[in-house]
Amino acid sequence: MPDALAADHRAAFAADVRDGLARAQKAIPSRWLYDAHGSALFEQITQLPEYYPTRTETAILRQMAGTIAAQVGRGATLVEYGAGASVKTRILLDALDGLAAYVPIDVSAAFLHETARGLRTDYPALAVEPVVADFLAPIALPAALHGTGPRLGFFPGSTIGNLSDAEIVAFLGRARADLGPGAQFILGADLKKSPAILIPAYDDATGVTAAFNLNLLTRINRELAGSFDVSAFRHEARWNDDASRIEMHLVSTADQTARVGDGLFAFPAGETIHTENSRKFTIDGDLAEDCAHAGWTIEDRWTDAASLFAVLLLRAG
Ligand code: AVI
Repeated sequence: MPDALAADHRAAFAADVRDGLARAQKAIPSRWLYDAHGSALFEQITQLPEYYPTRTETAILRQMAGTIAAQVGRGATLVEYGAGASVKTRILLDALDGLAAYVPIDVSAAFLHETARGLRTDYPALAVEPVVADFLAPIALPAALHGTGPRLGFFPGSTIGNLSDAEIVAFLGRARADLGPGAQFILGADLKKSPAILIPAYDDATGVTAAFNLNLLTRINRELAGSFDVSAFRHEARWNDDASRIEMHLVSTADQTARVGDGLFAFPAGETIHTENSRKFTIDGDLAEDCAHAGWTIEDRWTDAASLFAVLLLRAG
């Protein structure tokens, strides 16, 4: 990351932590979970037996790739929002007919360029046009998108579940404007289910998710001159039925204080820092509503046999 950008990033992190720890319910936005170590831990989470979303979505995509390709048509431009070139991306790259271009969008320039290099080797005929950007902010998309072929957005992993309704509508609305009328969009969405399945998925037996959550405090200590005693906090995954979401919290296990830069914050025993929401959707409820508000209709949908996860095909009106 260039120095000026890194300084901006750190200032935004510091502001989010300072503001978040001053609230009645302490909270830090989940995007700060993903430093290099956090991203590696998340990769490990996706392989855990308890964490069903990744393997379930991948299986749906594998099974439906031919159908999706037929519904999209020849010569599409595929735009992926967030970290690209996963196994899931390659399923689409292999299935889509005469793909015109692949446009992965990610904040990490190093990651994107490595991804692009790998894809250009494996798909020599494919135009790979990476865009370094935060997909939650307005994005300048490359000229490839102004061609005549179909435009297809891709946002897998139920990352949409980590956003608020307002963020979902803003994100999908911008994607609708960028991709244009008639565009399609493949959206992965995790579905509402029993807490008996959800809680272990977010609090696994080997403690990888706990390490992922606690790493946020280690990151604050390192990047923001924090003084957290990480061993005096524990990970908790809670099901919030009213909001239909799993919440991750860091629970203080003792009466303690911690410094972050110049600020001093108190953490009575039992108090928590709320670090992530992971919404679980009912397709025809809140999700269809958010899509409609952003100018998309649900054209098709596919789920696994146990209805754990859904892949939606949206169409821009
Ligand atoms: C990235 N996101 C979709 C994951 C989720 O399931 O909400 C993040 C995660 N947090 C804990 N485990 C996985």
